[in-house]
Amino acid sequence: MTIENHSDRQERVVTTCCSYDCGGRCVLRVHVSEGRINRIRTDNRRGPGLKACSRGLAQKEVVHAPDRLTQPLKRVGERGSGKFEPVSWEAALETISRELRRIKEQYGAYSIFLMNHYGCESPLHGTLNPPRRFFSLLGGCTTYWGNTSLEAAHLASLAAFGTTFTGNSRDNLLHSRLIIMWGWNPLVTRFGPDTVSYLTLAKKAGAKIICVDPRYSPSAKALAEQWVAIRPGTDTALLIAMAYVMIAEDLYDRHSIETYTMGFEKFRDYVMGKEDNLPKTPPWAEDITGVPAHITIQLARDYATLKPAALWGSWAPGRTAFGEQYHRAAITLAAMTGNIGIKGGHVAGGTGRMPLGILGKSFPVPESPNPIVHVTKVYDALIRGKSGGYPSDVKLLYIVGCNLLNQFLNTNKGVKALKMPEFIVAHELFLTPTARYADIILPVTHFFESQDIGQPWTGGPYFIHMDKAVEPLPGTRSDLAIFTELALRLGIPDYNDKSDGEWLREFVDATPDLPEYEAFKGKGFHEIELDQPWVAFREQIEDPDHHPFPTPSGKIEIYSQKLAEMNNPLIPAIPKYNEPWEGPKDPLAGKYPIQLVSPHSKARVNSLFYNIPRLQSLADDAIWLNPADAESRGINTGDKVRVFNDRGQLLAAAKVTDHIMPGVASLDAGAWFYPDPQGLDRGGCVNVLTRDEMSPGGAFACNSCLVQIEVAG
Ligand SMILES: Nc1nc2c(c(=O)[nH]1)N[C@H]1C(S)=C(S)[C@@H](COP(=O)(O)OP(=O)(O)OC[C@H]3O[C@@H](n4cnc5c(=O)[nH]c(N)nc54)[C@H](O)[C@@H]3O)O[C@H]1N2
Ligand SMILES: Nc1nc2c(c(=O)[nH]1)N[C@H]1C(S)=C(S)[C@@H](COP(=O)(O)OP(=O)(O)OC[C@H]3O[C@@H](n4cnc5c(=O)[nH]c(N)nc54)[C@H](O)[C@@H]3O)O[C@H]1N2
Ligand SMILES: [Mo]
Repeated sequence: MTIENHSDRQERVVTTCCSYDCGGRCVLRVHVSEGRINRIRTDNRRGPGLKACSRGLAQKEVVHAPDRLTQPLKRVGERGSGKFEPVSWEAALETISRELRRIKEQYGAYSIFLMNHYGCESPLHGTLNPPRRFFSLLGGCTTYWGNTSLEAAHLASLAAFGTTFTGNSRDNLLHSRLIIMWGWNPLVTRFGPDTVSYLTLAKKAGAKIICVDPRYSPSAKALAEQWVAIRPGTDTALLIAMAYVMIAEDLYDRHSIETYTMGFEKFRDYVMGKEDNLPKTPPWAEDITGVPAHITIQLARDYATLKPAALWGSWAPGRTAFGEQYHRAAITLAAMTGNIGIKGGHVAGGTGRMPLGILGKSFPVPESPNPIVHVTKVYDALIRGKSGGYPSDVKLLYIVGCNLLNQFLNTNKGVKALKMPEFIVAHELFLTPTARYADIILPVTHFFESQDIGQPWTGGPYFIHMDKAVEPLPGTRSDLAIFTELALRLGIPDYNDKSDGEWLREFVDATPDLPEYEAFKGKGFHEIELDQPWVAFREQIEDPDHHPFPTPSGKIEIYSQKLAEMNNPLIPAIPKYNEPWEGPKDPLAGKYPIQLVSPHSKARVNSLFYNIPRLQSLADDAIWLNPADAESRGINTGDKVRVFNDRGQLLAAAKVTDHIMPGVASLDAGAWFYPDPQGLDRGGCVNVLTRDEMSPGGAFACNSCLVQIEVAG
């Protein structure tokens, strides 16, 4: 912390970072005087660095937002009506303790469902470990499994490599001759504060950049020299046809395949049609993907010959009906082109996580054999309970850092589901569409209001110390403080036996990459010195005799023994293309012919900031559609359109643009759900349209969604 004298008042400059579920994790220099934020600056060093985006720099508007919740609220109208009255903290905590005790005694611990999510990811005051520790110590609860972001990549990384640490540091891009941004839009989604800087430098240095996406995304526009438009959910077919070209033209790296992989022959037999008499040729893929055969051939040749090449397969194409196959196929191509474990390469289809910038210890969560429900099935579980095959009948729903009604699939089903439990608690900053269904809402602090540690999102190589910038807004408490208080009331004495400073010191002491706590705090952030770019699997590739991959075979498993043992034809042991439901060939396309994708918004973090005018003014909440689709429907830019299917309907403004391919529409996720009495969502929450279904491997399949669009009557 430094003190600067500004004319008549003293201004402090506090270093912290955002702690939301954002692809960045960037240095914020918060200028504060008299308990208020004056302005926010960021890392001002030259070069890539840890620079924040417009969302981070607008946190003053969030902290001081007039609609911040500052009193516990008790519901007085129907669930969803938004009618609440303020109650004291004492009364609110007393009611919650009483209900927790009553429901646990009456129906058992598993009738409590904990729905805590990524609202705030700091280790101490965040929304992940503190609630989990509380419910573990209370005797367990039902909770969820499945990562909304990257479950498919997770499965693929484990199957192929035996680990989810598959990421490279961004400076690798400076060594890439070819970069394929596959369903990746880092100009918006960030994936680290320095990623776009490195992409820009790579482009200047002459790297060829190609974008594979149904949209000509902002990143494609700014960075790519070629846009390959692909139908959502069909990426696996394109990747497999690229493999066909590499095999047919003998372009693949035999040394890489023979030395480091296992099961290539089986994959080759499938690709070439030996297995099923169907060669997976570029024309075969064209029919599925919409990508012209000659482009597939060119892509395959580019990827096989321009080495090193980084095929960066992001997660959105994995959030589809058979998303894990896309990641598995991309990894296979990375192995076929010899781009794994080398500087400037990339594993193509993994999680992208790095083991740098991860604390050695976090707020501890004792083991608890909790029953779990997949994240796409939470509503179904609330509605159907045990009779629907779920582990429990949920009587109490406890929500922390999650706008589930808005962000989970099939919002209208969510409306029914949130009427089911006897009691709902939500910890929130704002009165979100989900919080409107709670019986008690507890107002929480913003991460500027406590001290914590920022761990970079997909992992480093750095850490940020989050100093407290301002005191908690009167009336608010941190999630940790709330659970500490509830634990005392419920007779759990050792829930939190340390001060914040003691916990943070313990986390830092357990982290060899960090200096001593006071030094770290004094510096504000700590970058891990790397003498060369961090490359996942460098050792395995450079010295395979002494460094096997952590898989059963010690090799990159193109054929996965573990997946074979699952004996599920929908999760085959080699990557295969399956016709996606709610894809272009689903019979449902007769009725709902448009494939809808829902990317993340540049103005929000998921649904956060929809209520912050400065940020909302930067949002693009129009639905993109191609001129061909617009013309046949009589739609012009600016028209209000109704987007609908059997699950729901919403209103949005149309944007007619050739930045999206025919047959596909795009509406950013995260606008808030505001249904009118007829059930038409005037807020434009895309999840009123999405299907609450997962891929066989557990992916959150939001990008497999068919709709129809018409001018609003
Ligand atoms: N500004 C901002 N940044 C964020 C977030 C945010 O809300 N706002 N959220 C963060 C979070 S939680 C996550 S998980 C990540 C998400 O990161 P991603 O999953 O990479 O992001 P998306 O924006 O969903 O999609 C990226 C691109 O994929 C394209 N796409 C969609 N479906 C398909 C498909 O089937 N095939 C292909 N080839 N492309 C497809 C979209 O058009 C879009 O341009 O972003 C993080 N970063
Ligand atoms: N259609 C579609 N749906 C999607 C996606 C998509 O691409 N398309 N993406 C999916 C993805 S990748 C994700 S990660 C999920 C995100 O799903 P959620 O995690 O539910 O999304 P958020 O909107 O970030 O909601 C977090 C909530 O936490 C609150 N919050 C912030 N800080 C704190 C805090 O310190 N304490 C507490 N108690 N609350 C806090 C915020 O106000 C916000 O309401 O959405 C998924 N939904
Ligand atoms: Mo996410």
